[in-house]
Amino acid sequence: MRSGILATVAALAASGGLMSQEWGTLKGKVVFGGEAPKAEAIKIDKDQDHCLSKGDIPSEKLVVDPATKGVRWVMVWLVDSKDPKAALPIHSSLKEAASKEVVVDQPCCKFEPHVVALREGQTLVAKNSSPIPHNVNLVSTGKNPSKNEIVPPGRQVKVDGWVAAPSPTLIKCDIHPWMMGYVRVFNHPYFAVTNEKGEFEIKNAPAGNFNLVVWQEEAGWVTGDRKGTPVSIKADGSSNVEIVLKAK
Ligand SMILES: [Cu+2]
Repeated sequence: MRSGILATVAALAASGGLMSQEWGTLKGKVVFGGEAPKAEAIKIDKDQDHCLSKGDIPSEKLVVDPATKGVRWVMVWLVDSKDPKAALPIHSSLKEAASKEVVVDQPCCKFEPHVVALREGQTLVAKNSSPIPHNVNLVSTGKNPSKNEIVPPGRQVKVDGWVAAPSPTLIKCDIHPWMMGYVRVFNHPYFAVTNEKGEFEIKNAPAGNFNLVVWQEEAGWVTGDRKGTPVSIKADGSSNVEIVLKAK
């Protein structure tokens, strides 16, 4: 009797029905629900010679591609569908972060990238590759670091000690008050920031039913609040989801 049960368990495990987690890819797009707002140029009232040397600086608070209505700089991440705080299964290739450091630069009076995703254990390198001084003012809540330092031209500041948190950290430059960005920290690798067409891709994600949390700086929680919206990830395949972001 006992050996029969063991044989059944072994057969189930071999077929992937038990004990073995399967993996898939989640692809998606965040689109603007409504007429795409026009990109507005920020009023630059300081260091104009340098800051405007490559043209106007468009606001990045809500960036919508007029052709596809895709929304850029939206953060998306997976959570357990029942308990948003539960640990997610992590694929063996993603146990470690892809890089030790994540760089945010201030090349021409704006932060690049505008939205930064970090994984616990990674170092944020805030650099200044421009010819003028900037500062890096990190405003965190909770346990994440807050720091305010001048970064002279060609220099950088390294910041460690990041932990997954419900709120983003604001990154700003007080010399140029329009310069602003966001940092979010995760304790797993299943997050992404949308590109200029509003697209994102999360590879080697656990197959099954999860929730996708969607956050944008102007809209806040885009759908399903901080618990997210249900997504189904197919094993050994690619699943697609479209999220509609409505103007507030
Ligand atoms: Cu600045």
